[in-house]
Amino acid sequence: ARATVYGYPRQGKNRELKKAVEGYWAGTVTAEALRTTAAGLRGETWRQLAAAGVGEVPTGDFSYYDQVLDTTVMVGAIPPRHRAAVAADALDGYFAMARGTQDAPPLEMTKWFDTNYHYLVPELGPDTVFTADSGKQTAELREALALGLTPRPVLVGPVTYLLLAEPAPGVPAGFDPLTLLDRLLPVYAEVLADLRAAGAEWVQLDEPALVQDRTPAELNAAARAYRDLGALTARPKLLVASYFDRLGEALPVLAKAPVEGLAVDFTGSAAANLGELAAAGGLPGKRLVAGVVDGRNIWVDDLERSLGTLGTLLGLADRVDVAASCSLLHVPLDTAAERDIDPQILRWLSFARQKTAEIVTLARGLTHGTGAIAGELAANRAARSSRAASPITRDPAVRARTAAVTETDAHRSEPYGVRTVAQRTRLGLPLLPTTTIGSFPQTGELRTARAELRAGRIDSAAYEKRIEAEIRDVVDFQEKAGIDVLVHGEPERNDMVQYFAERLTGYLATRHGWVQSYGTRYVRPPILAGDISRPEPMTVRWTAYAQSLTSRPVKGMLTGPVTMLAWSFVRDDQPLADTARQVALALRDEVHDLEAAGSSVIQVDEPALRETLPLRAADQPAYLAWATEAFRLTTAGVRPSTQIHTHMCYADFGDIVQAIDELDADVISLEAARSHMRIARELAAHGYPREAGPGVYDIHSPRVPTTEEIVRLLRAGLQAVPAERLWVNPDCGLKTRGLPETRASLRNLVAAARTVRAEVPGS
Ligand code: THG
Ligand code: ZN
Repeated sequence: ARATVYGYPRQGKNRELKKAVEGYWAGTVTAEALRTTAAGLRGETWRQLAAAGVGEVPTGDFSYYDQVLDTTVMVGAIPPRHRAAVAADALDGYFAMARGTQDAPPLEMTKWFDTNYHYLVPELGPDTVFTADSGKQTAELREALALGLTPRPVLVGPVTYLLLAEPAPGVPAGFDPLTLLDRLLPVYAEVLADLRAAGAEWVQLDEPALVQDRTPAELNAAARAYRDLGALTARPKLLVASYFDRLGEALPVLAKAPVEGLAVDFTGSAAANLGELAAAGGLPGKRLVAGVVDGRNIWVDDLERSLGTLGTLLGLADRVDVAASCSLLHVPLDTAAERDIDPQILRWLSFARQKTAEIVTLARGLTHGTGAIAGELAANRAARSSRAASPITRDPAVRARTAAVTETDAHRSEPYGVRTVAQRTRLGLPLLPTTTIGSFPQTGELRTARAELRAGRIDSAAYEKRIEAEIRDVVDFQEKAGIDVLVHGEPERNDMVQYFAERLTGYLATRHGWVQSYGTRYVRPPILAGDISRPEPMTVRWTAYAQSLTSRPVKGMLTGPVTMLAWSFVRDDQPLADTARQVALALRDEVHDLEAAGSSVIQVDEPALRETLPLRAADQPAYLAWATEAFRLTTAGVRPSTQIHTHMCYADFGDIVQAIDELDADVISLEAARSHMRIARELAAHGYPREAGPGVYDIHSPRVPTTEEIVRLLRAGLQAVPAERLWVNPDCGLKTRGLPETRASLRNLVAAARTVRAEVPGS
């Protein structure tokens, strides 16, 4: 058995790639210097993998921005609006597709399956012509060969590529990109031939889309694709890689395909692949790459358990290799960089570099027997039992409290009909009330102040004075602009998950645990390590300060329990539902403290509710049940006159409207401007009974929307939501925007609300 890896973090130890790419955009780094940095990072990764004992190293998984965009370039599916830029300069054209230009908007971005990574959505239509461009793939292959390594190029597979695509602008929504398969396969054939000619023995084709529920037509397309590619003569051996869930109906399809290897995930909900693979008769004559180490979480593997799984698999294929469940792109690089985490705890954790070592150990154990890895097994057992026995993982008070939760705790004391009357009386808001989502632009001074506080150059009193000054400015602006429900602007927060994680017991934060979110943007997911409790209020001081400055209501602002889980690394030693409940109870205390301090409006954001939806429909109801319960447990204990808001963004919510309804929030704000209020129509079609604020301006662009444009969107909103239940707000928080454009946009938003209010009969 050999150890192998499907893909690796590409940013470098100190996020060198981010700095080089952003420097290139800013004009301070030349294209030549960017290429040199990138090649250096690739070489370092490969050498490290080879030195660790990995047989084949992945190539072509590297990307300046996104591997799906790289595939779009590889198959020549450049949108017409970007063709001139790509023809003029390939690198600038590539970034134009990713980021847009003055006159050509970028490709849309969306979540890669149920991860927090975003890819750029291919735009295809009946007129799409594919042409092969294998340049990037062959160049990286040659780089690795030149270093004396055995490269295995990694490509997004043709079926997944088409299943992730959307109809191009102007193409009817009913267009199915999968109808382009016959046109796409010859292009893949050409790329495979080029890679073979350049010296690739194996090529990996990633097909994670096959772990989702697929129609018979889609499964047929997959069968046809691999029958055709398998039948090629000038080609490398093909390893079709699946990950993120069980293959289900796609398993027999791939098992029968004339390809030489299959990579299968055996972790978490994909563990069912073990039984299903055996039931399908295994993979006689094929290479099985077994994803036994969790590639999406950061806990040390249970090596003995993995060896057991691998042992079972030995009889099911011609050859069994060992891997992580998926690319290591979704975990940070190296635990060794974490100097602030207690070494006793650090040994519970495994980032990309440690996972690589685990995979190599497992491959050695499988080949030479457990005696050959006795030292590693002992250390692994010790780390795991230290974690299991740690007081951090079991707090009796938290356990007693979660066990005592009753059905009543998760339900408001009065139905919405009663609450809305109490809230109207208490808040005295106009029709079509205006508000924002929570954050205001984070000025350079704020980031500097945070850095100075961390470095000890200013004390916390000085830091807090700066935060208060910022809150005064934000409140003052909102009052003058005529906004009805104010926010304090969140100047004290960095990331909306990290801020709370740093204040909850049981959570660990990392210093260097960067994971790519999109392009050059990264997040540092905190780690849910133990039982969760809240030693003291986390936000009340700032919200109460803002409220002391104004007679208008100031919203309390919290991140909801589902999003706290979705954007963290979660515990693997108890059900997610239990962790969610602990986080919900800690947040519930914060909600109650805000209410006691005078907050009449409290918002609990759940932008990640949709993205964590399990990939298989059969698993979705159970998830939605605990997720909505956790939200209600956070919010349901308040008085009827206290108004609960929630906010969602980053996804299409059309398919979870029922779950949104079950949150029982009084008001929901949603991203909607770019889709022209589609979600408002979907809510209306569902008969959504409460208040809603479909966003009326897109905060992802610095453009200031005109009053007229916002008026038009509000009128469209009124077609779906009656005036008594319609709110006026932007799409999302404003923290990534500049101050002048934000102020101008909000003034136009208030003007538009006033115009439309005057049009409502009886107002
Ligand atoms: N927080 C977390 N996850 C998220 C988001 C978030 N996932 C979805 C979405 N929002 C992703 N969006 C972003 C937007 C900006 C940045 C990262 C993800 C970003 N990152 C800084 C960077 O890379 O320079 C670093 C930020 C920091 O210092 O913490 O700008 O909001 N968890
Ligand atoms: Zn948002």
